[in-house]
Amino acid sequence: MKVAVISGVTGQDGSYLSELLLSKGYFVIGFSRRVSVDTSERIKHLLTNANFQFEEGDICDPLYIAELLTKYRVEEFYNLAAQSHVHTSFSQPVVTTQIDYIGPLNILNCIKSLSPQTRFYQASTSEMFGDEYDVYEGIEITVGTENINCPIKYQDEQTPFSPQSPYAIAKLAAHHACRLYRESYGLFTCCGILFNHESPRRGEKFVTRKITKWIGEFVRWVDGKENIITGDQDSIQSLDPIDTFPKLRLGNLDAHRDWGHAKDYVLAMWMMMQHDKPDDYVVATGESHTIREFLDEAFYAMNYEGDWEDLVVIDPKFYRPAEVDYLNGVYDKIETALDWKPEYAFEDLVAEMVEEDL
Ligand code: NAP
Ligand code: F7E
Repeated sequence: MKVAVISGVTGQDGSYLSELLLSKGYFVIGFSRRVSVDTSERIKHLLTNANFQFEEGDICDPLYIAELLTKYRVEEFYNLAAQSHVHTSFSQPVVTTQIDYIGPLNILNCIKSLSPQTRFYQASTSEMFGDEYDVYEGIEITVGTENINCPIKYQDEQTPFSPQSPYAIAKLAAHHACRLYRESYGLFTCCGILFNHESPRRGEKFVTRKITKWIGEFVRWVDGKENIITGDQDSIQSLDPIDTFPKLRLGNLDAHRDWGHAKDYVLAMWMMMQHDKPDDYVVATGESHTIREFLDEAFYAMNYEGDWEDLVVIDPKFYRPAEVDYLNGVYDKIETALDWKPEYAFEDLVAEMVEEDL
């Protein structure tokens, strides 16, 4: 039985990857750091599975990682643990660097010294591209009597990196460390440069889930006229007036994101680890939408007949000191090498998230 370790197992991707590996016959050891409240909601259904072992552990603790690698013959190590919220990384840059760079470096060192046959997956990110993109000639459109070429912006494995947040800088350092350990010590390390991926299990502070969760609570309030207050502390302050439902408070609605489904993306992680050669791959859908377009789609999915702009307040608090304006990934490399492509369409992803939150 193959043994796989997943760090950050209580997160969105950790839960889907655990399900995937268990379905493929692995023994899965999943760990997350100790917290004072129960955060095992996403993996609760797996806790009774005899092939699933949940532990408390921290990727920054060399002793914990060393013990894990000596106690078990670990074939695959998926490092999904992170302080993964980009906005938070501006206010907590040191802790973000500690977890997102020193953490993976610690695991790489332990693998090198104690278990060099262990294959290592690092959760890299499209945030590393920051404000860089390439351009290819897009489609021709006719405006009046004129034919205009609309160039299309994109990122792929050749696009230079230009990180725009402490999160992205830490992730880029870890990305380079993986390459270095692969080239210098012959370790099997691969990095998935994953673009945004979402699901009903997405953390509630990321924009997509923040929107769909708000919709769920709003509909409950409209249906039952329940006097509920959303769990989001930021919205509590927005009661205006006190007896109406708090509006959805958001930041920059004009940024473009390439949103895929987490289920598709954990499959890509596993496929990279099965290949005979370790490599880095962009994982994306090749479709980019603004936050406004996500809102259009989400309010359409809930059958809202009014104008969502009446329900949304723009709050400068949710703007970042630096923004990544445009992400649109080209996934040709992984499609050619590993025959991976996304299965979920954007509209289906949004509909699934809205439906779950309703
Ligand atoms: P997530 O939901 O935030 O999960 C991260 C997990 O890591 C949580 O369970 C967290 O536990 C745990 N963790 C944090 N610090 C830890 C530490 N020091 N030691 C052990 N565990 C720790 O993130 P996700 O969306 O599943 O993403 C998975 C990975 O992919 C992350 O590395 C993220 O940066 C990266 N990524 C995500 C996306 C995306 O769009 N989802 C795109 C590209 C890359 P707590 O709950 O206690 O914090
Ligand atoms: O923001 C804008 C915000 O926090 C998306 C992480 O998984 O993907 C994720 O990072 C966009 C940004 O995700 C709000 O300014 C507007 O332009 O959902 P997000 P992210 O920053 O793209 C990458 C690939 C990762 O690697 C990360 O780990 O939405 N936005 N208003 C808002 N964002 C939030 N969170 N909250 C708002 O109210």
